[in-house]
Amino acid sequence: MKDWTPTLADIGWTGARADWAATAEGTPGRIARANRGFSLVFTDGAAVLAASGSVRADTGIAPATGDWTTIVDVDGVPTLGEIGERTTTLARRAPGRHPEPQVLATNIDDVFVMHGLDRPINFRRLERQLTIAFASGATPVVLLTKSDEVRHAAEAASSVEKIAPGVEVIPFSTRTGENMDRVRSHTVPGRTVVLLGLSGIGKSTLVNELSGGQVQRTAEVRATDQKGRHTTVTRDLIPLPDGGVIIDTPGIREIGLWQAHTGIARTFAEITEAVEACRFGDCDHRDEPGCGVRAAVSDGTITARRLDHWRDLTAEDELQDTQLDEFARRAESRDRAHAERRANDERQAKRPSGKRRGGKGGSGKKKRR
Ligand SMILES: Nc1nc2c(ncn2[C@@H]2O[C@H](COP(=O)(O)OP(=O)(O)OP(=O)(O)O)[C@@H](O)[C@H]2O)c(=O)[nH]1
Ligand SMILES: [Mg+2]
Ligand SMILES: [Zn+2]
Repeated sequence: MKDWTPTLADIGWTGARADWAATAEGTPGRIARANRGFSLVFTDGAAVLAASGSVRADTGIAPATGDWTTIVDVDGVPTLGEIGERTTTLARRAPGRHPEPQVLATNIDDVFVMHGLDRPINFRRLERQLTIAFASGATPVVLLTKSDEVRHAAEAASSVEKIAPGVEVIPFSTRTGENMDRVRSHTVPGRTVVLLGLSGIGKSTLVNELSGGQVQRTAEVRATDQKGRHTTVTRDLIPLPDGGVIIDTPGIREIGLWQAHTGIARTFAEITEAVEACRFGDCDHRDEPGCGVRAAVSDGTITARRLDHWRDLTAEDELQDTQLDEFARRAESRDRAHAERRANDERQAKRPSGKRRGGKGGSGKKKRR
């Protein structure tokens, strides 16, 4: 892979991290690739494979790419110690029935939301990506790749700007170098960027371009339908030679929301603002009098398409809250039942038993169930 080993300064070390590391036990480092068994960690001038299992077991937190950590020696095996507090967390809902997060990257400053200009822009996908990007706490930047392949790059960029007010949109090409300076302005020392987007749009190609070498494998898209081949299969943190850190990810198609309430509010800022003007706090913006949202739709501030999508994402978010409440309630009643059973057993054990004197054996000896 690389022919140099980064120092802490190369992987985003800050004063706050130094303060944390001073109080934590072990050697500080940053997780470059998280695995169930062993994770790859960059420490000051070394790359270490550290056992990851016990952190998960002890804290319930699965280590993720981008985490700051310490490495401690357990019976001669380098092992993840503490996971440092995460400043930002990019997560989606893990595929499957149970509502739980899958963390894609942590401690990131920018999320590069990437779309290929070689195919029509899917605005719904873009809004969903922006939602989890905003929810992460980091700053989203939209990157439109392969601008060399089309003539309408500038037009495409302004159509995206319309639905992403306040978000920087950069059409660029690694082939011609167009706007690469704008992309590079984000990958500067002390900052971490994560790449998000479908397979085949050029994420790893950008990593290679910024690294000045071949650090990630790339592959042609299928000629028939422009689909990518899922070339990248792991989430990798890569220190760049000019400073700055980039996290490459596998292309993902399905992005379930995870606790993305603030992300929805920011992605659909014009709707969030209009809701403030509704006369009723529980307005559902259908036929209530004094509805700020419908007023904004009629004067053209909100498009019907955006409103529909906002409703869908809000419903998904609310359903998840309900599911989480339900899970918490069930866990709580399980805990309560368990505690009651124990208290009962203890009372039984303490009760002075008349029967025992009668020689028949007391309830205190009864087998616990
Ligand atoms: N024309 C053109 N092609 C590009 C550009 N950037 C990347 N490509 C091509 O797009 C294809 C896919 O690139 P990758 O970098 O492997 O895509 P990826 O997003 O990493 O894909 P996964 O790892 O599968 O998620 C390759 O054939 C690249 O050469 C560009 O700026 N212009
Ligand atoms: Mg890739
Ligand atoms: Zn309303």
